[in-house]
Amino acid sequence: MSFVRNDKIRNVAIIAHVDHGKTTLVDAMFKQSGVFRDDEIVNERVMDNMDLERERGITIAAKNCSIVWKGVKINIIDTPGHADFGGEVERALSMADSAILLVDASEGPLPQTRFVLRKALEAKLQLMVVINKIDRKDARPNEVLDEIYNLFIDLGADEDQLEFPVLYAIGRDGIAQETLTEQGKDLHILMDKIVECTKGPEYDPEKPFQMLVTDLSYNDYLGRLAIGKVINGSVHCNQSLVCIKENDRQVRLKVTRLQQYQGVKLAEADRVEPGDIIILAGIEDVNIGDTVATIEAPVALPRIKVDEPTVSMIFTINNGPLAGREGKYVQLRKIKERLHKETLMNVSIKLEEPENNEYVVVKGRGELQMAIIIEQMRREGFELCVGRPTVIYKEIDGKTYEPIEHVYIECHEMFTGIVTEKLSMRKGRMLNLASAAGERAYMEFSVPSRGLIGYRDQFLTDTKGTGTLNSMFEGYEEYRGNFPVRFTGSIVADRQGEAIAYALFNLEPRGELFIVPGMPVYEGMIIGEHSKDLDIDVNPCKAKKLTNMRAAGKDDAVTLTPVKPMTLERAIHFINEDELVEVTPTSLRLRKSVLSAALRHAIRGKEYTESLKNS
Ligand SMILES: Nc1nc2c(ncn2[C@@H]2O[C@H](COP(=O)(O)OP(=O)(O)OP(=O)(O)O)[C@@H](O)[C@H]2O)c(=O)[nH]1
Ligand SMILES: [Mg+2]
Repeated sequence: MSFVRNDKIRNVAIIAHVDHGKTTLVDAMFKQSGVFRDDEIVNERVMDNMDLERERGITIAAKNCSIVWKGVKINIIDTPGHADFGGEVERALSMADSAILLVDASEGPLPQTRFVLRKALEAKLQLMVVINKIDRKDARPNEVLDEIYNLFIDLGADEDQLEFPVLYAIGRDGIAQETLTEQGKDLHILMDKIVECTKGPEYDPEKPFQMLVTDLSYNDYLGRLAIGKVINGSVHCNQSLVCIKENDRQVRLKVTRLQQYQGVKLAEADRVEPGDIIILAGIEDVNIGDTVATIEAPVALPRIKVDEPTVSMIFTINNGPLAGREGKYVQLRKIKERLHKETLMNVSIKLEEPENNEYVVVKGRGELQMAIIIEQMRREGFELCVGRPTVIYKEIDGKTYEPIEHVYIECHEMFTGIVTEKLSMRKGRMLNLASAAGERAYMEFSVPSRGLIGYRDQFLTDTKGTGTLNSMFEGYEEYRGNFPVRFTGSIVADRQGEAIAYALFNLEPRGELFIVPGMPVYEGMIIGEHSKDLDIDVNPCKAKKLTNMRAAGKDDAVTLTPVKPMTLERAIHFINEDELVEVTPTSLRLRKSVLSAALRHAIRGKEYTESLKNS
């Protein structure tokens, strides 16, 4: 078996920690390679084309595009840098032959840099390093380069892999240069290096067509589209092929349309070359990981493997008294259908459906990933309730194991005390403490993943917004013992009605309120955070007695403390195990799972007697 390289193509993935500038760099490469017409008006970060990506300024899904440089077609795969979307990086790397590791010249390699580099080294990709944002005032490119070498060595890179080319860049200005002393003026050197230093895709010329499906899309005219790399051979329109699914099940198909990436758009192709990334239409029953091959030689390629999910969340119907008023889809069947659709596109999401048919368990990589799915669903018109994210435990030899994260923290020295205290309460262990430049401290901890759920908001408050916290999933360790997930209780409405300013004013001393006058409330709805560690049932609809009008010293128009708007992430982090977030296209409400106060008291009474019996 002798492999041949297709020198007319390069498949490059851009990988980095979150916000190190991947998508901005891809933009600049587009502009300089003539993807856009001179007079074309283009958005910033065109590859972040999903609504949520634009709003949040982060990449959520890995996406393909291409440029042509000096006669060579460069397929670029932009990947997300946030740890929750790590599954996307793993999926993207299966299309790439090489990767550009982008590192911020000031921040240096961060946890997700380590994760993506490890995946790229494991996949035996050829690597190039770009130290980006050298325009930053606090840039320290030389030190950062040392740190990158150390990271490569730490991850067991061999000698060949250590000989990576290095470029320095200001992605935002579209500049790259080979040394720090020269002054770059464009990105030509970067594109030259990709063409010269990375190799084209390898294929076996003896073998017939084989394509690994790594992404799916949909087109109203063409139906389902399978996207992936042609590993061997070639294909043309109207050809009959088979799709090999899990367990070697084969489905016949006929290619109705072939396309390839041209800039950010798709272009027709009559015939495609080995090594190229293509979009194939003509098959409905196709999943990520399937192989499309010829009928004569239907050989499956290894399926894409991604790390296991670590977080799970319950998705259920909205069965509160306000259900069905704001959304189009409310039934569990609809919710399940939608989630199944999600698993087709999103390789790191798994579903579990208990037989009682009351809820679905969604498993994924983190709370942000979950929040994005929920946000997408509410925009599509769904109403649903979701529970608190919980980590996924494992039973090994009769012992419980839990996911543990390595946490990297940098903050002002004066906050080390509070950070250490809060993390110890969550069973975190300090691994390292060092002082960094400018009265800053650098700390590393090993913390159970469940302790980090909701901690990030707390951390920002504790460090007055000055700290940075990064974490990386480290592996499973023996369960470290219980700790409370929240140290406060909930203020719960005891009846249905409309919140009244006077009542809310009187409730303010009890804690922080989440609602404003005029909002609908119902029995069991959480309207605030109680400052004590227990729930209280209150009446937020209580009006001032008219007979007291003259006697009362205060004016009717009370001034309420402004309410911090409830965001989906904040809601998910806030709720306890016996609470739910009610999500509709227009509202977010928090509630007890059991709405009736009487029933909740009965349950608590029973639990109390049980605990007495057991003690
Ligand atoms: N100073 C400076 N800022 C930059 C540069 N390149 C990008 N940025 C800024 O860095 C931020 C993040 O840029 P993105 O391109 O979205 O980063 P990303 O790596 O794609 O982020 P994710 O996809 O979410 O991981 C934006 O605010 C950019 O304006 C640069 O060369 N210098
Ligand atoms: Mg991005």
